[in-house]
Amino acid sequence: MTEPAAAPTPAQTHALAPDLASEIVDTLVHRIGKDRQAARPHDWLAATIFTLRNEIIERWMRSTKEAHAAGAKRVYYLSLEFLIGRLLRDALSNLRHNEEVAQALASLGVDLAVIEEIEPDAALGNGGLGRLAACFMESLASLDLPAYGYGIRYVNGMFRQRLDDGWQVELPETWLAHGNPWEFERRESAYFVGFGGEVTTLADGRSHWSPAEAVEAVAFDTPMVGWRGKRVNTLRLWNARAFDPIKLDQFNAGDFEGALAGQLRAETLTRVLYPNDSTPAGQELRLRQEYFFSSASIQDIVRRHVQYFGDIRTLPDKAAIQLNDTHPAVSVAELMRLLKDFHGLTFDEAWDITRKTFGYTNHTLLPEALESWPLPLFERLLPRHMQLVYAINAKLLREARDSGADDRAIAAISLIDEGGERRVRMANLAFAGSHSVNGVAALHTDLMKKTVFADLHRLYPDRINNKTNGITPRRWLQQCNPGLTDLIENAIGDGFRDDAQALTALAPFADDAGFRDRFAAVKRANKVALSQYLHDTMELKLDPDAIFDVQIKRIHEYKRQLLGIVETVALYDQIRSHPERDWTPRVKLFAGKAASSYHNAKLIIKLANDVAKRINADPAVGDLLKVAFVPNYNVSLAERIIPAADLSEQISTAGMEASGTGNMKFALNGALTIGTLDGANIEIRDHVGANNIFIFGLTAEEVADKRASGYRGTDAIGASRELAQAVNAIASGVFSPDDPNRYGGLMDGIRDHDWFMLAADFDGYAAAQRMVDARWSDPAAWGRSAVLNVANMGWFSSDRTIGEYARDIWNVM
Ligand code: Z16
Repeated sequence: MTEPAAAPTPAQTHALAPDLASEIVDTLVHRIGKDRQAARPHDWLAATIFTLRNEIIERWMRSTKEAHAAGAKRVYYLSLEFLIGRLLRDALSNLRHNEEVAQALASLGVDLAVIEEIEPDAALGNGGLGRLAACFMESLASLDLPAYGYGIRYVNGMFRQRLDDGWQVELPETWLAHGNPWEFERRESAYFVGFGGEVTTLADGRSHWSPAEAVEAVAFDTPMVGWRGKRVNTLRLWNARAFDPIKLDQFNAGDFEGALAGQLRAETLTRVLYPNDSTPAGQELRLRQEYFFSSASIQDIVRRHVQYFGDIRTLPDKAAIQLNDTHPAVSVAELMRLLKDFHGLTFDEAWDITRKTFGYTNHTLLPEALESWPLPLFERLLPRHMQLVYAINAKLLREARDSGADDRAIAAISLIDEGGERRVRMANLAFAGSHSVNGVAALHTDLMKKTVFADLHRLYPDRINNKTNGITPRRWLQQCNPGLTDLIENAIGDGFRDDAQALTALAPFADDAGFRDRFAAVKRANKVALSQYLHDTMELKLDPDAIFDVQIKRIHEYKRQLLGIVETVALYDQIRSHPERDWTPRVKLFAGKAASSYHNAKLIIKLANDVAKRINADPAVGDLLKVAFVPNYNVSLAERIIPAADLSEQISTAGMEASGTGNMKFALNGALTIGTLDGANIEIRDHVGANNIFIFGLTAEEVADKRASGYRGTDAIGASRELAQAVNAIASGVFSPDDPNRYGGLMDGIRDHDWFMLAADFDGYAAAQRMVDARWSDPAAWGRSAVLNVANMGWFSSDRTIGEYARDIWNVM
């Protein structure tokens, strides 16, 4: 009953037991301790994962042994965030076991889709940066590159978002509540991580750091299964533990709280993910997390290298460490410390090894988002690292002086920001300590050279390079959109499953009316499925024949959800004023989380909800316009919404979105993009063709010029009746009759400074939306564009991105 339909090809050979159903039941009984009658869905989920795991473990051990035997160079991806989502469907699909496991479970009366759905998301990340790390881990394994991800095992990952009367409420997410069958605790891989204390100089001249406090970092490993299971890599997440969990003497003396305080303090370190996206946390606990994570990871990498290769001096030949943003930048000082204080290298030797080993990826130019730490805090927590930062800085500034830098340039290059309260600049430390510094889209990299890193770039002109982001087409096409995947396979064969760039073979089908009809039918089925889900979960009634117009991402002023809402209000106004016109029915979907301390972002969520409430209840628009804010956006929700989207909103202020990656997911699933010339949108336009994307708005250069020219939003509002009407309606409380002043401040922000150029871009945006309507009214034209999007998005596979990192930065390909 569990025989696969067709004989497996060699690439699909597997170690699943011939009688899979009985193996799952056996696992249920002997590992979970329940029989078939007592088992609840969570028990079946765990039993299924444990059963599948057996094969994964074998492939994992083989991968590790092969890399060891070959003496291979390893890639280490250091990231404070891994936004993984669910793992069961990913593993099943990459191992090509979907059908067999579904059949085995069905024979036991269990629906695979139902148990897949209760697996919690591993949400150890905020947004794009964390999801990128997860896509990269999958691509590294798929490309058969030996790699480790290093991160933190947050007990509480990204918060769960609830809406109370349209206001965001943050609730703790307890993804580990039912245990985590994917992780393996490695008690033998544990490290001492110190904080505070003092530094003394030993008789031989070496420095000795005696920390005042210490915690233990314990590794938890999760297997990362590559496409077709060729390789399984390790994601190693650190958990903090006290060395002396209970001070027994204290406990016995009756001081129970005091006895447990150390344990509590240690565990607090890895308790919670800072829920900030593109804004630094700035708290002492965050710096402690960063150092804890960096120290454990660097100690682990150095230990493995010395154990395998004997000589610490060959580290750069055998290890490439990539810093995902500046969050792990203190690793530069930590490696210097280990090389000098423990391996006895000179400063110059250690610095040479360090720079050859590290690469740094920058993800934002927003000046307020660049991490820096008050010098007194840094020095108190990490006194030895402070000394090393000074020593590195002395060397760096000497090189700058020698190359002719003036005082202004020296001040910009320095690792210490001397303007006001002195601070340690983590981006400068990461830049100085790396042989490669990359941006995440062509425009972003260009702006890095011209703005924040201009002076460092002049000093080291070969260091900055571009690696345009990508997404894994396994999760973001094959798994989330099986209907489209089957359609593509029937048209062009299955080569695209192994090489996404083979999707270009689909281009001729854009002119095939029969194919376009089948393509439209898949999209419609996905829209029906999403409508059903939104009906069940939030009692929404949507018309699957309307345009599904979607803006889902973290809420941030620069991403301009507010532009989308204001245009929605203007459209609402237009429909009511001109009911006789031939309006295109639209569903506007918003979703996303706001940082808990980000006032305006939370207000924007409330506004979206207020606007939805009013419009959805107005019989004057009926089904022509529906607005919804879907709560608790996460990876799993994205996997549902993206395949059902017609229109992808990528409307950030030009120059502010480093890349964007949601933009790629939508286009790969056949949505058309309405967007600005920002981040990777520019490269998406270049690939899909300017006729198959709706571009509007100021360029990054025009934004900079306008800001410099003393532009104010009122100028643009005065020139646009539609905009003026919408802004005035929102400001005067039309959508907030219970609190008419609620949005006064938000609208004043647009009128006064309009930093994000909402008013300046409004007319262009509204005009582009009417072009969208026109294209939609011609299904053949729309379908043609949609097919050409899918056909030309293969380049945005994270396999391409990782291939470039491997070749240009890590030297492993
Ligand atoms: C983040 O998600 C990003 C940047 C950043 O500084 C911090 C965080 Cl948590 C995002 C960028 O905003 C986005 O444009 C980019 O696509 C993504 O990182 C991955 O590079």
